[in-house]
Amino acid sequence: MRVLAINDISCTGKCSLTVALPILSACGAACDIMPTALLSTHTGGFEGYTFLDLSQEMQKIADHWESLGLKFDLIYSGYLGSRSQIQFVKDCKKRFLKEKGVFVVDPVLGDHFTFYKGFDQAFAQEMKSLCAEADYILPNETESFLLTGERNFSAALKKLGEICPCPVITGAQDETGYALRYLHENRECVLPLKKIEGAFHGAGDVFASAFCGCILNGLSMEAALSVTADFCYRAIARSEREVKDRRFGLAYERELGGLISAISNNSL
Ligand code: PXL
Repeated sequence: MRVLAINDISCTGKCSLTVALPILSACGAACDIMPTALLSTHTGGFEGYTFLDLSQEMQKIADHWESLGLKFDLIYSGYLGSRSQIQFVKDCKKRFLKEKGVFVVDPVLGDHFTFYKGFDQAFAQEMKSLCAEADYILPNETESFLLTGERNFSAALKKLGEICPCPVITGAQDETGYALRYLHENRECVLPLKKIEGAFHGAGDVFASAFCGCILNGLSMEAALSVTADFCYRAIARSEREVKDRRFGLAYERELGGLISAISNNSL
């Protein structure tokens, strides 16, 4: 199993590639990386972070890979720094995804109903066009709203389903509770989640990486979501106990053993 993770390197803060690599490797995948930018920290709550755009290097990396004949079973894209990087990811899909490979897009745009720094509506539109090429998209509730203009989850899922066959809204909170809401074979499904109050930075990236790990191991979408949700819950519960400054990401490392066991139990 060979996977390509396209995401940034935030040197501290445990998100993007620094969680994709260990989680996907733990799931048994050979994980190659296409770094989109190099930051001293992620942009969520830190001031004065450094940001090096890697767009020019990405083109060169891709050209070299083409000469090696690299192909991937799954491509997972996350944080992209510019609209031209979104076009580049589409190009990578054409060049490097195996014929029956899986393309997973986490349309990283924002949280708490606002855009992350540097993103705007034009960027969201471009991200929507990337979602249209994906097998699975994993927006959080803010991203679902930014992509569709709908706060109601059924209405949002309907619109997301017109873009991509398998949308999953992660962490959908309304008066009925907290849940994963997704379309499966055109049916709207709800997987209730236990909620731990507070904001946990990097949880979306941990979720997306584990989900890709499950799909790579042949789990069905429903099993993958259930195993991933359980892993994230345990990581968040541990973080609530152990992590004082939530900007530094989830304490997921000691929950990886449970993730691997759950994957093998579900892939029997
Ligand atoms: O976790 C999403 C994410 C990824 N990468 C960078 C970010 C964020 C969210 O703030 O700033 C650089």
